[in-house]
This record gives sequence, structure tokens and C-alpha cells, in this order.
Amino acid sequence: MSADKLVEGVLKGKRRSLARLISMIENEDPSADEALSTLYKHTGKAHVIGVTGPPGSGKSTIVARMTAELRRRVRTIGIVCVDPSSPFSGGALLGDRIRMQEHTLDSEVFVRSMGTRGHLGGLARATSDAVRAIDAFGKDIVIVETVGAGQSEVEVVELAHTVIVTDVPGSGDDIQAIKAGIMEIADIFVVNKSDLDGADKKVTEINAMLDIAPNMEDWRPPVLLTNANSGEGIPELVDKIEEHMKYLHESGTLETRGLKRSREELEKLMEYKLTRELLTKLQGTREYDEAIKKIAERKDDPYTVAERLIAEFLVKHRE
Ligand SMILES: Nc1nc2c(ncn2[C@@H]2O[C@H](COP(=O)(O)OP(=O)(O)OP(=O)(O)O)[C@@H](O)[C@H]2O)c(=O)[nH]1
Ligand SMILES: [Mg+2]
Repeated sequence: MSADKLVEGVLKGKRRSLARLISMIENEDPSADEALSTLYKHTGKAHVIGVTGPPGSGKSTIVARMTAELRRRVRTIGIVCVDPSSPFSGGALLGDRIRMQEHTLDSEVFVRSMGTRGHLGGLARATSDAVRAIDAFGKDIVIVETVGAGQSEVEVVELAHTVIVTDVPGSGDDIQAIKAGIMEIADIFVVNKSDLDGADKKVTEINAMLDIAPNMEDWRPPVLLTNANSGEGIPELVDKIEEHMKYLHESGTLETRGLKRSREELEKLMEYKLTRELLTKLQGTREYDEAIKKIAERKDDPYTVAERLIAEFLVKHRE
């Protein structure tokens, strides 16, 4: 399908077009970039919520409950489940599918899972593009669920306006989430499974950590208790999410972060495109192979050669 047709479908609210576009994003189809480029001016409206935390801490259950609560407040929702360990994509993961069943019948909720298909590095970008597509599609809120397993979730979560970090009672004294460097990115902490022993203790522990953490902004992350199975605490969580968004607006943080993100995105893209262009010109040429050989033989050094090749490239482009 042409990028134009796809864009038209997405803007008209056709779910099939959106699903198709996200598949193309995952497959790194060049038409996806073309479509996203046209869609860009229709984005920036959705409130993006990241949900991360240790495996099994109840993220998906919380997301399903949050979705129900948000629907009650007449919001439209997109959900992206990111599972870096899963080779599957294109549909919901089995567990999530069952949990999301009530929502899949609701046309105001769009659910999508993303697996890695072997290119972990591209996952953050693919997710960010998928979120952008859903934003252009017109959803008020996009929720990104990702399992807290290290670097990948930090990257994925960076695209969110509001980051929720989940934990459960008795998950070790070390507080896993905090160990993973997630402390700084959390806007709201949720201690889920409040029906289990030790929930209050966990809340106290996290609050104690927050007391000694250097606070960069005026927002102190609240620590909430939920029971996602029963839904207890979920309306309060949604209240806090809305409060955080209000804070982002009023403090000007939203604007600052938006600028920072646009700069980073532009620079990453330029870096990528420049490098690709430079290498396409060089790779496979005899001069390039010889330059590499000389570096290996210590007849030349990579520092000088890199500078020379870049200078030559730039001069050629000026002509
Ligand atoms: N007791 C109790 N169990 C819960 C609660 N919330 C979720 N669970 C259960 O915890 C298990 C894991 O829940 P999920 O929602 O799949 O957790 P998750 O964090 O999305 O898991 P992954 O995506 O696999 O990392 C399920 O069996 C849930 O029914 C809760 O508040 N209390
Ligand atoms: Mg899950």
C-alpha cells in the first residue's frame, strides 16, 4: 500500500490502516518513514503513559484496569505492549489478550504488542514510531507497557510523559526497580498486590528512598497502593496521572521536555542518515579498502583517516 493511502486511512480513523502502518514500522519498511513524515504534524496531542516494573508485578492487569477507568472518563486509548524477550508481534500476547478481551471489543481502544524480531536496538525507535502513529490516529492516551529488564525499558519509557513504575510487596530488600536505575524516571510509583503481606512496608521503603534521592523537579513521585485484581486504588492512580499531566503543563516541563526530545530525535536521525550516506559512498570502493588495510598495517591511523574521509565527503557535497 502506498504511504499516501496509509496516511489517509490513519487520519480517517481506520484501524486496519493503523495496524498496517505499525507492521511496516516493525519491518523497517521505508514507506513507514514516508507516512510518519506526513503524519508528524498531526501528532503531539496524545498523553503518553509508560508502565514498567519487574516481570509479573501486575503491569498488564493494571493497564487493563486503568483502561476501564479511563474509558469511564470518556478518553480514547491506545495500548502498546513491548516485550523485548518475545519474538512474536502483530497481535496481543496470550495473557494480555485474555485480559484485554473486554477492551478489544471497544472500538475506542487500540491494542498492539511489539516483539523484537531480533533487532533489540531498533525496538525503542519502533515503539516510539508506533506511539506516534497511534497519536496521529487520534487517541487521547497511549499506554506503553514494558517489562522492567534493564536498559531497554529505560529507553522505551523515555518517550512517555508520565512514567509509572510498578513493584510488589516483598520483592527483595534491594528494591529491584530502583537497582535498575528506574528511580529517576518514575513519576508515580505503584505498589501493586496490596492484598499481599508487606505492602505498607514496601510503600515506606520507597518513600524512604525518595526522601534521600536528589529531587530535580518540584514533582515528588507519589507512592500508591493498588490491587489490580479487584481494581482497588485504580481511580486514585488515574487521578494522579491526570494531576501529573497538569503539573507538566503548568510548570512548563512539557515544553522543555518536548524541545529536548525534538533535538535528540533530530540529531539521532541526522547522525544515522549522514553515516549511512557516507558509508554508501565509501563501502566497496578500492580506496576505502586500501585505507582500511593501511590502518591495520599501522601505516596510517583511524583518527587521521576518519577526518580526511569526512572532509573529502563534505567538500564533494559543497560542489
Ligand atoms: N494477588 C494479586 N495478584 C495480582 C494482582 N495484580 C495482578 N495479579 C496477578 O499477578 C500475575 C501477573 O500479572 P500481570 O498483569 O500479567 O503482570 P505483568 O507485570 O504484566 O507481567 P509480565 O508482562 O509478564 O511482566 C497474574 O496472575 C495476575 O492475576 C493483585 O493486585 N493482587
Ligand atoms: Mg504484562
